[in-house]
Amino acid sequence: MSPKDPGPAISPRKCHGGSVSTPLESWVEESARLTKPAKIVWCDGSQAEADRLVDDMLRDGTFIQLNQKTFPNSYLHRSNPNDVARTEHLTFICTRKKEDAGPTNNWMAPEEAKDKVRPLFDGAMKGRTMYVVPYILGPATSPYSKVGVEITDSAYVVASMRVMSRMGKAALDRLGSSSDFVPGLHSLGDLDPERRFILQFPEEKLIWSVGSGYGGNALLGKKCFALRIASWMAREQGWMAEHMLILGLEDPTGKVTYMAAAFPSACGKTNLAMMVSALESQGYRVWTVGDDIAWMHVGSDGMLRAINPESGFFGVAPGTNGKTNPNVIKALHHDSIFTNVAMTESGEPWWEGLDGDPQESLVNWKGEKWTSSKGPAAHPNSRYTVPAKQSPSISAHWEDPEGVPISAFIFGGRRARVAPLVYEARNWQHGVFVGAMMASETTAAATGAVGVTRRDPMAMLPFCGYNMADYFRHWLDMGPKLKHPPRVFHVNWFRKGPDGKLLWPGYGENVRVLKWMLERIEGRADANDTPIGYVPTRASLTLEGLSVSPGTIEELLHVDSNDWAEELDATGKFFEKFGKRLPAEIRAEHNALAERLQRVSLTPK
Ligand code: OXD
Ligand code: MN
Repeated sequence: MSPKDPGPAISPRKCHGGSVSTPLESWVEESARLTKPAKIVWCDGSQAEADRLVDDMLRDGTFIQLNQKTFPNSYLHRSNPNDVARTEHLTFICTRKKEDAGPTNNWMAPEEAKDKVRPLFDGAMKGRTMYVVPYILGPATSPYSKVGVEITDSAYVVASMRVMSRMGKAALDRLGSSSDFVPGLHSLGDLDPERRFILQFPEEKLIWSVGSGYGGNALLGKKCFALRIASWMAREQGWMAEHMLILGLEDPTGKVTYMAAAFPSACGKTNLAMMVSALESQGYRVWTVGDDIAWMHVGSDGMLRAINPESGFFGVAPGTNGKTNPNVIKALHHDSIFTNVAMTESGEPWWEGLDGDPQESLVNWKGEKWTSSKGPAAHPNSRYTVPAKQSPSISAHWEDPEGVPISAFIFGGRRARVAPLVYEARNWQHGVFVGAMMASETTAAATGAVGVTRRDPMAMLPFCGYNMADYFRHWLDMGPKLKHPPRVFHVNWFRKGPDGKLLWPGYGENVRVLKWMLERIEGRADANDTPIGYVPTRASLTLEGLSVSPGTIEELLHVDSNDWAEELDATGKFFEKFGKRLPAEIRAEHNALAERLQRVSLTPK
């Protein structure tokens, strides 16, 4: 099925006999005519193919071999220094009507976008190989999974897609001669940000990406399809595509409760999903279903059922170590790809926060001998790419075709102030409002300033493929379709004290917060009814064995009316952007919160 060298660039793959092309073959042919590659390779996802790709990449320097004793089958890739993060300002939603993309997305009209970007694809693959990469998002046998095909001239993208999705023959088998796939055309172009565009055409379910070889810009199954295009499909078809991890919390009886959590990029989704629980001796364990994206449908049991469309983790390396994420450290010791990390003298990957101080003998992420004057040895957004099945924490149910039932949604951001450690929304509608008013400090996952607070509803600001007001509407409409809608919580692991230090230890200790949520779901945990929602009483949290002072816990749980009044102003301004399109329920929740805060401030102390 996959000829090693399929010959002249413009010949489609003829495997159906006769001369009638399938929709896929026609699109490949059309793309080849535009990009003019030297040859076309149809990827089958086999080990032999992967080995060939690795050999090619070692030969041309795209891959650098790591220490094969301690990191067998693992490689380092250094991307172009101007291509190290998602570029949100170069990412466009191309809908016929501007209002359908909404005020939070960059927009171009589809024909204008194509006219502008087609010349960048014209001849872009001259002298290069065009890889045709068919992939399935979701378990191969799930009715909820979908097929995409990425055309790319980057072997690194092919190798990464093999980890991140079910790539190759299985996808072609699922597709057959159908037109039901999302085409994504990708070329490295010349890697100049002036000629970099990441275009989503949700109405025709098409992706074009040129000028970047980095992660979410180039692995088109990830953000472009599994979130931007899929969120549009999900609204059309009555399901949800969310920037959420999926985890299972096992209790001492062995019962597992599944939760999905939305945090912005580089705010600890992978670490939470793969957590080694600090309460393991009490019988609480965390199992991983996914670390970044959840596709959720109304199941026949009336529960929201979640699948992970991906099959690997593309995680942020800096700060990852045996304490913050021991499971991933174990997972990534073989068959892993590292991007923009540093390398030790013995050929092992290294990043800030892994262990010890950087050594003078390191080679930094740019391939230079590291010295302290050169800044961090690993790029702050350096990544590991590792198959999900390699994690000791992987759930036995992570590939269940019908998905796992979600009992809780968790929203969270990086907030030095304002948001308490955890609170629970009053009901579904209030929960949607809590998600809609989410904010977080920006991180290195995208280009631009780091540490600036921005509104990031449901952690979907860079990923929602349509008008966010309509997205809130869709969320509001989903709750009543469920017999048991998930309970909605908000967390903040990042609150700081007056000395600027984090108040909460985080990582494995976060299980204490998950346990409180579980007990809320089961009707066993106490809470104070505050203007923002239900905040745990101190006694309802399991704090034994934790060296955090009672005063600090008070601070973590404190709801400051002045801070929240400011927050209300900021969210009000953000919601104004949506004009009349903002659902009345969101406005009503905003007013209700204002009234509750007002009442508290009038109550004599
Ligand atoms: C990611 C991101 O890579 O959100 O997952 O940036
Ligand atoms: Mn992400």
